[in-house]
Amino acid sequence: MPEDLSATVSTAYDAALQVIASVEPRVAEATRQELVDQRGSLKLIASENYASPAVLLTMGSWFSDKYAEGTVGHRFYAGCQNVDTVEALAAEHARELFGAEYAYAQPHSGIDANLVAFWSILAHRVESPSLEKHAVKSVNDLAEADWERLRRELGDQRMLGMSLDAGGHLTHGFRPNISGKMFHQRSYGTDPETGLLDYDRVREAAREFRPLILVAGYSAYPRRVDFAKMREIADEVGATLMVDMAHFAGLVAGKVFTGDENPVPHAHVVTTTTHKSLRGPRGGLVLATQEYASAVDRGCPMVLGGPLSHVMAAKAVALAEARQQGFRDYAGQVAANAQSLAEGFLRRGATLVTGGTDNHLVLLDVTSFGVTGRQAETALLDAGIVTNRNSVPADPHGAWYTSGIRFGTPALTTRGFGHAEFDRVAELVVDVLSGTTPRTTAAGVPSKATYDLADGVVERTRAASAELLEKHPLYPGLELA
Ligand code: DSN
Repeated sequence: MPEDLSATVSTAYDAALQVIASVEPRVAEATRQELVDQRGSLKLIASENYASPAVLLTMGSWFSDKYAEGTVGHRFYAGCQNVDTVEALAAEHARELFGAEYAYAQPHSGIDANLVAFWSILAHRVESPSLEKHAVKSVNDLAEADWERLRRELGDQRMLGMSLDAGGHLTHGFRPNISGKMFHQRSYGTDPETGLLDYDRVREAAREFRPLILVAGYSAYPRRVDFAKMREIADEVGATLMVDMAHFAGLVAGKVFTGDENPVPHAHVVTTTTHKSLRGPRGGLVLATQEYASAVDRGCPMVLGGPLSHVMAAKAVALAEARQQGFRDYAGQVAANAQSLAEGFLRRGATLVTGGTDNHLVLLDVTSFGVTGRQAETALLDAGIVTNRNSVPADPHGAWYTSGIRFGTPALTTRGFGHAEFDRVAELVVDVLSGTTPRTTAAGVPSKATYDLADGVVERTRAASAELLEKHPLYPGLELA
């Protein structure tokens, strides 16, 4: 936050909390407490960040009151001229920032963005030849019998994505998610020895399975991906390459991932959230080549209802921020800090999936500490370190208890943490996990959930964290009355 604005921001939030308290004081209090809690903990959740006051303030406006289904200049409601302005700005900033041919700023979340992408790809790939055959221009002109056939064709489509335990996302074809129900699904994993993506295996799976959509992208894979290779594989089998860059969009925006590591020039469709490493408001975004643009543009009403205009406005602000040099410096530091964290763990004898990182996240295998991911997550939380448990490849404890903890550097980098601080974080984490012992269940076996903490570890960690956090305040200058 620019220093000269901090007093203004403090006044804005004080006033806002006062107004909220006049209606429901408990909400005002919870809002105030959330700031206290976020300021006082080491936030290491890889998918979280701290958006700027400009982004946060943009969301609290009367744009929230406006319906704007449709697209810019083509709405189903009157009076959308200002929504048009902010949506067009968000799309323009996104196109410029990522060098994309087309950007769609309406998705409410990452899942929505992926659903828009799936349906657009289906519409584009299935509809076009069918419509041609039936000599009609739009699905609206299809006879009911043709619709039936189209539905059958849709029902036979295939998706190949990264498996959840290898670091993929549940929307990439995981069975309990709608993506796993919409498509015949198969997943590719990582090399069992190295934990790294094996492109030959992906190619083999693609040749055998012949997917309509090849999905690349991850939420817990600590390495960069060669998207040129993924495109080559997609082209070989006639698939559409869709990349979900929700986790690493900030590293793409900040030009840390360039060339073959930048998905935008290689994928047909790219989706992202805007609130993770990109540091914007909570929401989604779709980028596409011109070829897919008109299909993606039908996201509303195909998938979405009324766009969240206040969030689209905040996306425009966040994307404008991400186009500044300061954001590039930030993104570079996010990746450098992940290296520092990984090295800090390795130096202290911990085991990392893939042996390290070259993006913004680190996946610690906690098996060597004798605990499950669930025990580790809760023990760390007791000590004021906020993380989330995560499966490791072929996890013996499954997706609920897990054997891993995922760490990310975007949030604490926003607070100004650097190499020394992340090395200290690694030390604190190892100290807590070394002091965590599973309890024994009534059946005489180690519990997967309960544990005991060594005396003094919580107090020691909290004191050390407080020292780090005080040196790097969250929203410096923001003082609430
Ligand atoms: N929940 C997000 C994450 O933590 O990676 C993805 O949806």
